[in-house]
Amino acid sequence: MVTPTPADKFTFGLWTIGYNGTDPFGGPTRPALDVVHAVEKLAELGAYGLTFHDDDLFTFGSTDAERQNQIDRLKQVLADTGLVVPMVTTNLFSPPVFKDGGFTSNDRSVRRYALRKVLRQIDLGAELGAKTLVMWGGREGAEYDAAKDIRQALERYREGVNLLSEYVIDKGYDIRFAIEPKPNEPRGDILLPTVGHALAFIGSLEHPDMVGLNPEVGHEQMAGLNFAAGIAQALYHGKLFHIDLNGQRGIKYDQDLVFGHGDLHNAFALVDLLENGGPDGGQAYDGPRHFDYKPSRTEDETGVWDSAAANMRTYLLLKERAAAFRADPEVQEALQAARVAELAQPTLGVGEGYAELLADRSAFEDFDADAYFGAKGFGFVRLQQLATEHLLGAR
Ligand code: 3MF
Ligand code: MG
Ligand code: MG
Ligand code: MG
Repeated sequence: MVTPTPADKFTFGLWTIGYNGTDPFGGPTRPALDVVHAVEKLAELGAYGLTFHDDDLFTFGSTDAERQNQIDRLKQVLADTGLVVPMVTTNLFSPPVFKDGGFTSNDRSVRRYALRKVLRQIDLGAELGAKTLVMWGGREGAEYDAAKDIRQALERYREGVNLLSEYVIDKGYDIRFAIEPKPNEPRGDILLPTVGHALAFIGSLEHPDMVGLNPEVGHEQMAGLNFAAGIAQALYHGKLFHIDLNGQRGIKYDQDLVFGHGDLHNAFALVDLLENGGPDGGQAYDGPRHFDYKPSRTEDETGVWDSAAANMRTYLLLKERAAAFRADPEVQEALQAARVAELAQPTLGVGEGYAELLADRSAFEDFDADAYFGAKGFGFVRLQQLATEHLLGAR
């Protein structure tokens, strides 16, 4: 069961396995990876698909012929291996032109150029059968408060996303947009910093149904937030369009560790939610399980592929552990004792409103709130220990 197959829908960004080790303090520690070799290796490891930024496939500033050549090479290796491209995204953060952002640069001509770059990538995505276009606005932000009018920046962001939505509608493409929140890095502060901010922004759009989220484990954790809880809320609003899985150890720079190599308890809760959190106890999310991690710069090419495999293996191990957790009669009993299912019961009875609630003496006048002192514990710690023991393979 811990051998990945395409049915598991594991996908990788070309920029993840292709990361050459460059960081703010040092240059590459590995040679560049060719896309054909990357797809062949991913197929060998049991992955389902590849995702990419335009500039991952053909370097920024490529001629049309160079661009087409890379697209053709990608198409050929996809055909040879059976891998698919379920998502594409646009690089609006590396080239110097985007130093103050793409959709929200103070420079209007940069904003127009950024929109054109995304439109071009949408066309390519549609051609390759991608269903999702991710928008990570890494440079959409500021370091200095006086430098950016946040309300106008949000208005320009909105204008941009509305335009892209209209384009997809008019072209008849089967594509939806997924916004990827991140609190900071590379900008001091990034617009739409968390899942919650992005959800509120989506509500302001002209085509909110076409726009959802691509939350990343490490990004929410960089803001000190509970990722599994954020995913639960995204699912609740019907906005989990895509997901970036990786590992992060606390509030610091964006680590992009292998999935599970950060907060393992939360990774367990996440896999349990994705796999068992549907209304019928089945899958709550059936899209790609996309890894956005970086093979550490300490690794050679063997380490790159070991780490790629590690992401998938950890996910499958957690899936197995979560299934064992759910199937354990003692866990079921502890869930019962913790009254977890009782939360699904509406607080008001059928046909009840505030008048009936006010008339119900048992709800207040005769209710014994004092009985909760020193008694009626919920047993949540016992439940967490059972989860821990399943996670450790001790049960
Ligand atoms: C940066 C990221 C991005 C996004 C990508 C869109 C370079 O922290 O997470 O990766 O995931 O741009 O998919
Ligand atoms: Mg990231
Ligand atoms: Mg990250
Ligand atoms: Mg990401």
